[in-house]
Amino acid sequence: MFDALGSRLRASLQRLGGKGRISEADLEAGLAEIRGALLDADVALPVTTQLVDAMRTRAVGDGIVGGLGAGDRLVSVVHGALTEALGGSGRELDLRERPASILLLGLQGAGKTTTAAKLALRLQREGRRPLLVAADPRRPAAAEQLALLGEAVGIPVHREPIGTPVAEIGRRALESARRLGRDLLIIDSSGRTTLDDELMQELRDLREAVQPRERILVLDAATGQQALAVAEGFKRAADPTGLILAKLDGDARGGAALSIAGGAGIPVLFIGTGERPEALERFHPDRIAGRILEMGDLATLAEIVRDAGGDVTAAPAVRLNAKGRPPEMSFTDLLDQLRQISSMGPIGQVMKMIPGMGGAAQQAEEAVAGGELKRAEAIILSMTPIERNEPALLTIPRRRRIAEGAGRSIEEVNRLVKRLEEIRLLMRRAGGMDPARLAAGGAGLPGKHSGGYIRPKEDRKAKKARRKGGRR
Ligand SMILES: Nc1nc2c(ncn2[C@@H]2O[C@H](COP(=O)(O)OP(=O)(O)OP(=O)(O)O)[C@@H](O)[C@H]2O)c(=O)[nH]1
Ligand SMILES: [Mg+2]
Repeated sequence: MFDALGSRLRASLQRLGGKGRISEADLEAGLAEIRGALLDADVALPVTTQLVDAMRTRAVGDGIVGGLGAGDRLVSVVHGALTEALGGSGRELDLRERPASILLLGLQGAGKTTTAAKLALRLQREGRRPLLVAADPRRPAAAEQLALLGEAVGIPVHREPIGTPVAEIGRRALESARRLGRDLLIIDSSGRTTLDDELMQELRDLREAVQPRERILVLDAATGQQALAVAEGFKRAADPTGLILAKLDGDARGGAALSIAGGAGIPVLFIGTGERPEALERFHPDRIAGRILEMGDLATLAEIVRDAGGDVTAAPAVRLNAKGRPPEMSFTDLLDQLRQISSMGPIGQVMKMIPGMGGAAQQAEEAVAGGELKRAEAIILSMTPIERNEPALLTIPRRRRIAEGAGRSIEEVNRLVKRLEEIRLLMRRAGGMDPARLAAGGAGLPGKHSGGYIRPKEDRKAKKARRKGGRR
């Protein structure tokens, strides 16, 4: 979730943060980019406008315009605005009554029934004794589904015959909770494709009968631009106290969280991240804002933004040897080697004559025949010259760009980068070896430490360089 939004926000921040001094025009250009990224992530228009305005106000208040080295302050401006829009400090469920009750509401298929079971399991683990309540007066299958889920998580389910009015279901469920010594009702209401009058009335009746302190809207995270409208509709019908965003594990862009929390003021309490009853996570606005910005912590992102100097092709100085190449094997070398291999013709014949080279020859031949070398070449050609010399720079957004440029998948780019890293390691260990063989034959060639496969083990420096360059 939020992947695309995150990488675009980060790119904008890097561009902005890299300016020596940020002019008003720079700030506006950056905000326009952020606005585009938010809209593309399905954040509702009014919320986007509001968020961008909030960022502008914070940035101006922070003296970022005309200021120097604003990288880290920019990050905190965007992080702060996102956190606030997502609901500030977050909120606990109010379940002080015994029995307390939670009413789940939402459109058809949003994930209410699944979420009811997830919540029940979670709260039971926190020491409560929940009773699940099937409150769909028309669909027998609805109660059946809840009964099965309840059984799976070991929590009792209250159900009434079809046709029982919801108010009646609510009252009887309360009675049975008291009788069974259950201190929490979790009510699964019926879903409808639209919020029609009948559903509105049902929700009102349930509220009146049970007086649930928590009325939680369950929304499919993939709901795009309509998310805010859906939330506003339910606000009129049942005044939701919180939101659970289900199915955030799918390809949802996550904008619904920002739309609803920021636009309708309904805080996101949990997110559903799978079909299993355990797949429910607490929602912490600040952490999610951090996740959107793809950073482990604020300080790190600020560092990355500063380091980037705003230039996407900027690279830490690469030490070059006498040939004007980096001291270690680069993609430029690999490209040369691949081209040599490709032009060698039936190299297998030659290589087979060299003792111990039979296996590598076969692998090289297969690589040529399978078009692997051509594909690798295309990927390397999509890299900038700086990237070819310094694989540590290949961050996820860069790899994505390279993959697109070469018409290959990002996994293939990842494999090639890994291959180069392995070759580098082997060369370091073997004290120099013909990279052509390694490039063709993979990392399996024994070097000085003969006797089988050498497991590439990164040294600390290489690891640090990679993590710095490839942080997501
Ligand atoms: N991947 C994934 N699937 C989910 C999640 N939550 C629910 N689902 C699936 O979404 C589908 C619909 O979920 P339900 O819980 O039946 O939805 P509902 O709101 O009760 O539907 P109605 O009662 O018909 O209105 C089911 O197939 C669930 O397994 C989630 O967080 N992740
Ligand atoms: Mg249901």
